[in-house]
Amino acid sequence: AQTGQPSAGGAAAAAAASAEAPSLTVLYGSQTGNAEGVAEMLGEQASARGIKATVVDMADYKPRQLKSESFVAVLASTHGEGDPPDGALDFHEFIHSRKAPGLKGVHYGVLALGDTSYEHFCQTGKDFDARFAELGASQLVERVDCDVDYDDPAEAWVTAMLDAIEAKAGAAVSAGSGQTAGGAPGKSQYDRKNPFPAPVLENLVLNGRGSNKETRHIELSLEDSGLTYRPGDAVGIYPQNNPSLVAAIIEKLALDPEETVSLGETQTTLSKALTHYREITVLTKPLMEQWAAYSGDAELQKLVGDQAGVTDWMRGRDLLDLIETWPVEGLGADTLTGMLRKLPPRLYSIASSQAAVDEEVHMTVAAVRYESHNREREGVASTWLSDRLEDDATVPVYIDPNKNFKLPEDDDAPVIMIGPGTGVAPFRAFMQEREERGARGRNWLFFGEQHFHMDFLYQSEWLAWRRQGLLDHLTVAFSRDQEEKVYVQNRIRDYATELWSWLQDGAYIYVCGDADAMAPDVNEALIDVIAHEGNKSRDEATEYLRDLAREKRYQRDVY
Ligand code: 2AM
Repeated sequence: AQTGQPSAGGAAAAAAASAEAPSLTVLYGSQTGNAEGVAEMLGEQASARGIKATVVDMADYKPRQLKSESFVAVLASTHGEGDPPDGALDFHEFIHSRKAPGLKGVHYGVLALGDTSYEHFCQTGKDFDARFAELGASQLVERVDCDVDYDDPAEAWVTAMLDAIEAKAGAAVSAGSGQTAGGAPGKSQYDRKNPFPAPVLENLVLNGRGSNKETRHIELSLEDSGLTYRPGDAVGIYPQNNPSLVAAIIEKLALDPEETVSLGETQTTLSKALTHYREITVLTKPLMEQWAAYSGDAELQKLVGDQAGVTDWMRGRDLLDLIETWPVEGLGADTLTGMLRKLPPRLYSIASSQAAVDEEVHMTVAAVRYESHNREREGVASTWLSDRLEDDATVPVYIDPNKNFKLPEDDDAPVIMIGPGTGVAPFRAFMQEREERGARGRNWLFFGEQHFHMDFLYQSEWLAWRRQGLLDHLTVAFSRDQEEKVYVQNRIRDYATELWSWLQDGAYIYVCGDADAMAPDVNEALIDVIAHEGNKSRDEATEYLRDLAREKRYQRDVY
């Protein structure tokens, strides 16, 4: 494990700190809450050891304070093309600017969260690590870069950090307060590591006949789980791989599906291991490296040495492609499962409010099917839920809270919701919540899909809310009902004057859905509206929108 050892040096700071309990500032930059969760765990364990810990979101931290810190833990996730989470953008930019203070005397450690199937794996964490060192801070423990299955390496890093701080701070650390784990009262026993088997209550296709889409409304029971959530949170589910892909892989490798394999402490059959516990539909750099080493193939070894080339090859391909392109002989079942990463859970934005549905959780799931490299492919979780759930099946679930996508506390604040496709899910939760709360603030939904007749997801619910007056505006963009494409961003521009007036009234803007094309296009449209209606330059309008984000009046949940 990359736990590292406390570094030498920094004696002055250590001596100064040894007079009293050391204080640790835990800074996190989190998009979906994973980095935040580890930050909180670090904070709790630090307190239990008598270290004074403050856990702060980078979004709320004054970066000039950095130079007076003694111990800093930095936890950050990476998104898209190596980008920081939205809330960490300002901090990231500041620390890389010429305004950044010297950090001599500061001791720090970095935990990076990321995904090895992306080219810029853990880039944000790497940035922070390099920049802290450049500014003169001294590294307490080696940086740890976590893949999607981050629990164990993150825990090891937390322990290493605390050991290093104790070692540096000398005898000042008092004995632990004897605090035991167990969580707050009323907290569920179920979480990411121990999901709840939720019975399926409803599983309906929302699209009409003839649609290109297959979008489902799925209701799960949380009865007796103790799990609770708020509108804007996500539900995490553990899916199963397609058994026919599993069978094809096993056959190509001439292995026995019933052979026993060991996955950590669990013993299971190879077939079950590949169906339930290992990722087979996405390739990662570490897997490619191991395959290159095992096969000894010169061409593959060359490809793996080329960072951009190998990411390009991996895109749209899976384990079966790898096996077919670079066949190996005599690969054992345990060696195979040892090379693969754990099947990661999938997150879905919750489409219900507990104020309305009590011990249920609703999801809006689009079946992902596409062709690439001459083979039909499919999304693991969405097709498992659509095609392969048996009657009286249960779905292993946990709640993934998202504090970056929350209704305004002020029930009178106007809300603008932009959610094409399945991006509409959390807005159904928002409307249910506002209805139950009797919130009087105005609500405006922008929805987009291909066809009015087949794809107007939850149409009757929106229309009822509009009739009732809860929804003030329902603005739709059906892209394929006319010659020219119409998208939500076109409609945003059409309504520029009214949108601007809502913003003047303190409206909150929410965007949910596609991150690659839709969210950047909507962002551009909002900048146009602000520039045009507010008489601002592009730069001023961009800054205006960034200010809205800082005030939490522009929140995004995009994927
Ligand atoms: P299309 O499929 O006709 O291109 C939900 O998927 C809706 O989002 C569809 O109507 C889809 O239109 C549309 N869509 C596709 N690309 C988009 C983009 N860049 N911005 C906004 N909506 C988009």
